[in-house]
Amino acid sequence: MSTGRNIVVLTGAGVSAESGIDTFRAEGGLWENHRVEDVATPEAFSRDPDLVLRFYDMRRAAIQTKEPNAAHHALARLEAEWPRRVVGGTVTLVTQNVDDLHERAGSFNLIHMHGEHLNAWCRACEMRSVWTGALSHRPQCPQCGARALRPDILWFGEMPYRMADIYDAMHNADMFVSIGTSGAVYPAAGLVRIARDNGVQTLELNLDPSQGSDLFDESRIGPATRLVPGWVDEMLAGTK
Ligand code: BV8
Repeated sequence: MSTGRNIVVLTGAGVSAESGIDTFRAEGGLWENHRVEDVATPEAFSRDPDLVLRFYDMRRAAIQTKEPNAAHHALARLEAEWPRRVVGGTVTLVTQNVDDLHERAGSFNLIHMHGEHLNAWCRACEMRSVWTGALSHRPQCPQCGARALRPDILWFGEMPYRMADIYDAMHNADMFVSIGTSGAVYPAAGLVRIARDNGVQTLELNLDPSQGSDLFDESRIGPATRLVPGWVDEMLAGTK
């Protein structure tokens, strides 16, 4: 039976894994071939911008060949259906992912806290522009013309986007669901503690137990394309 009116969902790389997008910390994952310190910090970018730009060029191109999977579509269905079934009900999707599969599946109330592959960020004028091509050849910023574009992706030590909105959603939440994340990176991994402190129902849907599994009221183990549609059906059935 659905208990909450406001649901906050946090997703990580595991929700896109079955779409063929590598996760970070699994066998053969993104970090296996690159040390985090070499590609996902401002210092790495200053030290070797070509390496970092090529790393993100490769991933930006790869995601454009992938499609949303049943988990992405189920979350979009929940966002559309929930307010029709539960007066005043909301679904807020906070993602650590930088791909655009949630959008392409139809999710709208979406916060990309770690940025987006398909945006470029100009270090000269600060403008962020939609960007689907490469950055390693140093193209000009569409606004100011400077050859100062970087991936619009949060590196370690950088402030995640829209934290005020995220904390606001968490403080109004009646249910918090974490999907496809190892719970290795903060502040995302700390959101479950906010939910617990507020006495909010918490659920984890993950292929393996995460670093924070013990913090959840319930933790279901399995692939997102099976667990997420099943959970959404359960939530909507509970609103009849
Ligand atoms: C911040 C770049 C301050 C983007 C990423 C010292 C100095 C500075 C900061 C720190 C420090 N010590 C600690 C910190 C904080 C730091 C941090 O957490 N470090 C960790 C390593 C300890 N965090 C930061 O620096 C953040 N900024 O703290 O600013 C602040 C603090 C509070 C409030 C405001 C400001 C910045 C974090 C952003 C870092 N950027 N990457 C990129 O290249 O994409 S992090 C990287 O890990 C990705 O962004 C990713 O989103 C994130 C989390 O990874 P997951 O998504 O969980 O992926 P992972 O592979 O780990 O796990 C996949 C999971 O899926 C697994 O559990 C697996 O079982 C499951 N799975 C797999 N297949 C499936 C599945 N589940 C279901 N179905 C399947 N089929």
